[in-house]
Order: sequence, then C-alpha cells, then structure tokens
Amino acid sequence: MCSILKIKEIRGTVSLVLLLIGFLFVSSCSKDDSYSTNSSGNTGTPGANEIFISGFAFSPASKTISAGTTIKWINKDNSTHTVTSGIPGTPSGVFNSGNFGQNGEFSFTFNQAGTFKYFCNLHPSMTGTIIVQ
Ligand SMILES: [Cu+2]
Repeated sequence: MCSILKIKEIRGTVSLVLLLIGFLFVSSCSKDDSYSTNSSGNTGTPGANEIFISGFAFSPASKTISAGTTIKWINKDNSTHTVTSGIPGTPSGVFNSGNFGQNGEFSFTFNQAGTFKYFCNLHPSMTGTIIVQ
C-alpha cells in the first residue's frame, strides 16, 4: 500500500518536472532577438508604430508607414497568435513571429516600400496590411 502510494507520488513529481522542462523549452524557444516581454505595460490604445492583437484581430488592421519604420505587434489576447507575412495558407517568408502568447511582442523593420499583407498562422481569419511608402 505504502509503496504504491510512493510510486504514484514519484510519477506525479516526474510529470511535474517534465511539464516544467517542456515549459522552459517553449519559453526559451520564443526568446530570440525579435521577442521581448512587454515592458511598456500599455493597455489602452496602440502607440504610433504599434499594432495590438486584440479580440482575434489586428488593430489597426491596415497601417501606412514610411520605409525604415519598425512596427511592434503586442498580443493583448490571452490566446497565442502569430504575425506571418503573406496571405492565409501562403506565407511570403518576409517575416514570421512564430507563436507568441499574451503580452508577447514581435517587431519588424520595413525597409522596402510595398504592400505587405500578413495573417495569423493559427487563426486564418486574422489578417492585416502594412503599406510602406
Ligand atoms: Cu491568432
């Protein structure tokens, strides 16, 4: 009886440790240069060069900027999203945030003029456009 309890206890500990390792692995994966934690703490409206991801939508969905501008997307949802260039199903390969969760950020500098459509790889109904002049 006692040993069965012990085994269950060990199993519980092992799965907890595995869960922790998994979590650490996932969070370390998303910590490349493009990512940082939201230090600004802003909650209300996006800044001049910011786009909020809120309510499963990019806000503003369309933005016109001049070349050389860095746009920062901030995930305000408690759901994971991506910022992926191209149209749903057809990524263009210009930029791709990978998955990022609540309060996660992704930045990209647009040096080339043009119209850049993007979408969320997890929710194809989420689309946006950056027009670089
Ligand atoms: Cu999404």
